[in-house]
Amino acid sequence: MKLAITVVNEASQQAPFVLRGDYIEMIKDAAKIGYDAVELHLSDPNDINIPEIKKVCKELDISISSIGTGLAYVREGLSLTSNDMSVQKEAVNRMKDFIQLGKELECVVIIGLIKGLIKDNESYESYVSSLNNNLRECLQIAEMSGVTLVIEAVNRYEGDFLNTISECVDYIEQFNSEYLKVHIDTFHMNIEEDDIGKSIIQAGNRIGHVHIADSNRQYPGQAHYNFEETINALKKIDYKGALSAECLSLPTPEIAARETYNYIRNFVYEEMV
Ligand code: LER
Ligand code: MN
Repeated sequence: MKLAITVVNEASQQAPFVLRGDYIEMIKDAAKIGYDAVELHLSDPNDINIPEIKKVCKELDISISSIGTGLAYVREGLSLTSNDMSVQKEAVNRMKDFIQLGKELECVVIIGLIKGLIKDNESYESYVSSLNNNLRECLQIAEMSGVTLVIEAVNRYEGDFLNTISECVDYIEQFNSEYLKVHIDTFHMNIEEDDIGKSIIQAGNRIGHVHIADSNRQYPGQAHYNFEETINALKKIDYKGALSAECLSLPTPEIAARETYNYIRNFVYEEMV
């Protein structure tokens, strides 16, 4: 398991991203704390200098674990299920660009907010049909590129499709692809799962990515989420991906990043020597 931290160029205080600012400088800060990897949040792959990112990652022995795509939805309104077909097309094209970036940076690409909401669609049926068709198109490119797409189970207050891990597992099954996996997030699991450890074990090797935040979405250790149970379940299923800190940057990005690392490393790295 790798420990990763979210990085964004700019976002509101309410957005659950930790390090904020110039991507290269934030990767350096993450490496200094001891992180194994960084999760990049961006709305357009053109926002970053890929060769420079690769160079600094190599120099500092840190990797990119994942690319968060939700900013394309938040900043530009791109949705894979928009009622406007031209917006859907644009969202698919953007996902293809993200997949190309995932190939270059050898990391997973997240499908979270960019899947849109049923409530913004004409009907449940047209929502699911658009999502299925567009996901299939993205998945074809992902498979050819050797990039894994991960679809996030998001709590009911933020998303109205795929709230639980088992709903995500059932949904991805129909695509029958090694390159489509389930993405779990401790903040959402705390709201939606009956038994978190059991749900993780049932999902097993279909889990492809993990976000961590405490139950109040502050950095781990600030509230009552049971990280030991989650991390032990992930060890049981032999999860080899990243635990990426996607939490509020309170009280400051630096403190949230450092304290997440100090708290979580005890669960992740114990018994590993
Ligand atoms: C995105 O990864 C997420 O977890 C959502 O709650 C959006 O903030
Ligand atoms: Mn998340």
